[in-house]
Amino acid sequence: MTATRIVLISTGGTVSARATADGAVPALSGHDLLGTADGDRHALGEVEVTTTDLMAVDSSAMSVADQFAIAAAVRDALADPALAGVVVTHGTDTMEESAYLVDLFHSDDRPVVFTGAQHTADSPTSDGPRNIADAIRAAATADHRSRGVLVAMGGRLLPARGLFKSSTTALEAFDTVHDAIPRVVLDVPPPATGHARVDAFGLYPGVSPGLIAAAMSQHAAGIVLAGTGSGNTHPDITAEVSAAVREGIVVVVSTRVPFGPVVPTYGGGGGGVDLERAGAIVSRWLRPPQARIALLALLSTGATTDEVRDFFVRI
Ligand code: DAS
Repeated sequence: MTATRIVLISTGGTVSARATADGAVPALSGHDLLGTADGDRHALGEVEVTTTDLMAVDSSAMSVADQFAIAAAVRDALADPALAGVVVTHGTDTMEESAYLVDLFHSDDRPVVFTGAQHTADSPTSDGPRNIADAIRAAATADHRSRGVLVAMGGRLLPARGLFKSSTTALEAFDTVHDAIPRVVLDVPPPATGHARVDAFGLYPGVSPGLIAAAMSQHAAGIVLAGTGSGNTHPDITAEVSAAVREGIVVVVSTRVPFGPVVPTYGGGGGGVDLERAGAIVSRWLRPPQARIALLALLSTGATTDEVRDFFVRI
């Protein structure tokens, strides 16, 4: 029987780190990571894994170019029609962003499964080996075709769309804001350069309206707001949103609240409906990290404001 072939792309993170590393000891390579998962792979049957080391960084230190490079590396691997799927090992701090970025450019129906760990590779309670084995199993299984990018952590297999890190320490590190977010794929390859700048920040009583002007001074083409409640803010921010939209900046409003839809409501001049009237686009389900990734991918591939609005209406 021909072995099922997958590729494992390693990008760093706790899963490949050693707590004892004093900086002199490099992170584990993808090949070494695979070796740690051998004990858990016994039930995987005939799965042939080829590894490639893309980068070895803490995922909070990644650049936007790093994240697009991961999307490009996944597409390059899937150029081999005989491949069954791809696993990406990645830090958990920004896995929700990188996995969703890859999902937005994943125009293939084969499984792409991200995984990581909450404990380091040399920890006696390392969770990486089991997560890697689960990810390999999912990537090698036809059942998970056409589901888009998935994340395997702590015994769960969740869609990247709508995912957010919900625990700093639990092995089940992720949760899903909504399990029926439609999968929308951009029909262009991920650009290697010329990425738009998209900034995001949270709103709260007393927030400085100058934050929007500051993002514009950094040449942000897009701004994502983590509103309060169902997507609300202070009237002074609403006024700044109007000014930014008039300057051609695309503003998307999400919420800091972990669950529930973002629905424009009447507020004291700062309600969601006021932000919409000011020209902000409502991200009904995606929370700020993933709303920002969507806006980043759209603006980096030349989407107009109307096309951005259409995207957020669809999801
Ligand atoms: N090391 C951090 C990161 O790379 C945390 C982790 O991997 O869990 O995101």
